[in-house]
Amino acid sequence: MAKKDVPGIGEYGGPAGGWGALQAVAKAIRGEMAARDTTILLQVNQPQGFDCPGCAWPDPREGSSFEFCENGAKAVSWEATHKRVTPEFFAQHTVSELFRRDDFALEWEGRLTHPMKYDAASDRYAPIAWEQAFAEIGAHLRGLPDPNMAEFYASGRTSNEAAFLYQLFVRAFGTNNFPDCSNMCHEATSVGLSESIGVGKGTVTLDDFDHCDAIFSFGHNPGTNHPRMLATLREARLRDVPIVVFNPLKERSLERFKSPQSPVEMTVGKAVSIATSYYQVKVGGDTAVVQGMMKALLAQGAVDQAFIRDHTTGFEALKADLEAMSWDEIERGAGLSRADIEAAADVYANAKRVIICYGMGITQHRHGTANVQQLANLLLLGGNIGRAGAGICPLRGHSNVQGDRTVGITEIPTDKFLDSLQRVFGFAPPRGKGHAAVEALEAMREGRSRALVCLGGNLPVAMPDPEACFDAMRKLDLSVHIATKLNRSHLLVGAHTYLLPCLGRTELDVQATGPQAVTVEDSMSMVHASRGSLPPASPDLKSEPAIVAGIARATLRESKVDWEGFVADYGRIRDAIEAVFPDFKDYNERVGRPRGFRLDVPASRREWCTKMGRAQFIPAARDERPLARPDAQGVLVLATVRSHDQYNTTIYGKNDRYRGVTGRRDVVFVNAADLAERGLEHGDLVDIEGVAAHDHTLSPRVLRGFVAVAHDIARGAVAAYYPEANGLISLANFDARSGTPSYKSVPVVIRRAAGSRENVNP
Ligand SMILES: Nc1nc2c(c(=O)[nH]1)N[C@H]1C(S)=C(S)[C@@H](COP(=O)(O)OP(=O)(O)OC[C@H]3O[C@@H](n4cnc5c(=O)[nH]c(N)nc54)[C@H](O)[C@@H]3O)O[C@H]1N2
Ligand SMILES: Nc1nc2c(c(=O)[nH]1)N[C@H]1C(S)=C(S)[C@@H](COP(=O)(O)OP(=O)(O)OC[C@H]3O[C@@H](n4cnc5c(=O)[nH]c(N)nc54)[C@H](O)[C@@H]3O)O[C@H]1N2
Ligand SMILES: [Mo]
Repeated sequence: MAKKDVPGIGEYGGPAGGWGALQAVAKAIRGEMAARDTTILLQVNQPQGFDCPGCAWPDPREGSSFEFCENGAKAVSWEATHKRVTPEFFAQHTVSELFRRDDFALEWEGRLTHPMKYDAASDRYAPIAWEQAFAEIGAHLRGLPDPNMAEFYASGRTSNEAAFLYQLFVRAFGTNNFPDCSNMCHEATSVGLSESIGVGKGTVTLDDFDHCDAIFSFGHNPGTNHPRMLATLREARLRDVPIVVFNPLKERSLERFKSPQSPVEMTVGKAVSIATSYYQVKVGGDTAVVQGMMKALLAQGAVDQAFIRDHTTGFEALKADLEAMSWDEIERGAGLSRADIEAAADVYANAKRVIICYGMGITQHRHGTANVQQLANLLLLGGNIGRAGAGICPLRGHSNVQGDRTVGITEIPTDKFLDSLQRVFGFAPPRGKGHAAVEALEAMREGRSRALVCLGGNLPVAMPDPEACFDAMRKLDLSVHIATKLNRSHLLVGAHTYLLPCLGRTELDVQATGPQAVTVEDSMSMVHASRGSLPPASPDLKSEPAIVAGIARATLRESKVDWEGFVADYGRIRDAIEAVFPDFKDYNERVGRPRGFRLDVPASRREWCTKMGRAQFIPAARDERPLARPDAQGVLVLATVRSHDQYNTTIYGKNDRYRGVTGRRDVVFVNAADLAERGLEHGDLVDIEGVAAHDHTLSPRVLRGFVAVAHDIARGAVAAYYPEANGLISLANFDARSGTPSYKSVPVVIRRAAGSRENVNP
């Protein structure tokens, strides 16, 4: 049956990549970078250039002179834009008026140029001198009755140098309250893999992809979020490596890809098919899938006995647990048939070296940690960790989110690290557990925390339940935002609010000893330098390390740390990082090499830093098995996802090319059979109502007037864009083990929009 016409909704017939990708690059540059030096795009991810602020996929090993992708180009041109948000702009608009705009409209105005302070009388931001801002912020922080009443957020674009100074300042100030974007992202990986294999990071390098003979992909959308990964998957397919995909949505980039870097493919060649099997698992069904695969492997005896004996613990318990599970239970939990799950297990059994890649489709669930640990179990069964061509590959989010963690942005620091910090800097850091993101927002809501400093990001907009988070922001005595562009967080003003504009990755950073480089760590633990080259967006910008040091100086008046010396020469910050973390041995020397160096990942060489000194099989607890929901009330499970034209809360445009959406974001993707069951049709206007997670009683969360789009998505699953759909998510809906919000398992009901006509195109 032909679908009816709905404005802005169509089908995308082509492969991922191809000419569409090149056209989008050209458009991004034209729109944002008029009269600016566009040759900077040639410096992206090059040894003497800067790290792409897009994703954390590693740089290529040897010289490609063209190492950016469509979405990297959008990220770069968005930062390198010619547009400016000046003090005159703020004089013309009240904060209340600006708050009514969406994040797209706000960031579109361009780069912040001058430090600003909120003035309640005029409801406007007004300019303030840097030193004055630092002094006032320092006085407010010193005035708090307890340092634990302040929260220090970090988003993952921050360099190692800025992040290290930030944690040094905050710990010297006296708290471990470090909510960060990891808490919303790969926390389930940090917690889950640490228990399973003794390190909360991936174990593979790019070289492993050259040697693997099967790849399993769970819950990530590389065509949009890690486009350079498609080059790696394509190479694997050209070697005939099977790629088995589990994803409730058919994502085009996982089906087929045309490499914009291959002249033949672009002109006469065919696209390369990516998935050799594509299983539309139900949302939240991955634990069941992997349990089924493991059950099948055990039945076949297809496990690596020697590895299990020499390297692991917990095998018998896992085996007993899987034997006790029925296939009926597994099929219902996964939304897939036993035959499909066994076929996937056969691909695993027939491969000598297996890599598993995964993203937010695994971590952002009520049982995100259990999901991650089932993937680790599956790899351990076949001895697929710690040898060439095999391992686990979490796709990190922000370009330096992994590095920020490595250099100390964490609310649960180890004693070893704190001892080391104490030895190097001679103060006693706080030992108590600090707040992660959900806890920080709760503390702010309840008035237990009175101050918030944000090193980048858009915290209350990225979190679930915007109403609760916005309210928490407005109650603060002090909020400080270090940012490149204006977003709604900055407009949720408290009693004293400061907006401090900083340099971005693309810009030249000159300090007292000359131009500086910063360093970042990618998804594969490679650390390398990044040097911007564009003139700063305004002469009044400061670098992130300089701003952090400025606040630190003004807050900690007795501090013996040479903050100014650190800012004058970032090499000294790296020396301090090396002194605190021995893994950074010869940091300055090694990071000077063209592609940097790899940090040690003990599990990659089969050293297991777990309590038992062995890798651990960890079965999912009974209540961590998402059994089929009783569907009596017609409850569907909503996954919130990114469109092709966005970077988290930064919206570049309203198209989602590969999913066929143009010019709008008010859509919900639904399986046609689920629509029909509700008496709905493609194109109908619907209301989406959140359902409380436990008892399925209706809560007041509702999104009105979204367009229902019949889409190739698993039965029982629906998808909508983040952050628009965040209002449907309760702050109480998170993974108890890691605190990660369940952005991808939101129970909802969908019904015809109240008072709507039949559809948007009557
Ligand atoms: N251009 C661009 N690049 C980005 C970002 C961006 O916003 N834009 N964000 C960055 C950040 S911070 C991050 S964390 C990463 C995010 O990168 P991804 O992890 O790719 O992020 P999502 O768009 O959230 O999509 C996750 C995928 O999971 C699938 N999924 C949903 N629920 C389930 C499930 O239950 N099981 C399975 N198997 N799959 C499921 C969805 O269909 C979707 O394909 O990308 C980073 N890179
Ligand atoms: N519903 C739902 N919610 C989600 C997710 C989801 O999948 N679904 N994903 C979650 C995930 S994985 C993440 S990581 C979070 C993201 O949460 P955040 O990291 O807090 O959010 P971003 O949107 O990446 O932050 C964008 C802002 O960062 C600032 N910025 C950009 N570049 C720089 C820079 O170089 N320096 C500084 N100081 N500031 C800069 C700009 O002001 C910009 O407005 O969102 C989470 N929220
Ligand atoms: Mo993320």
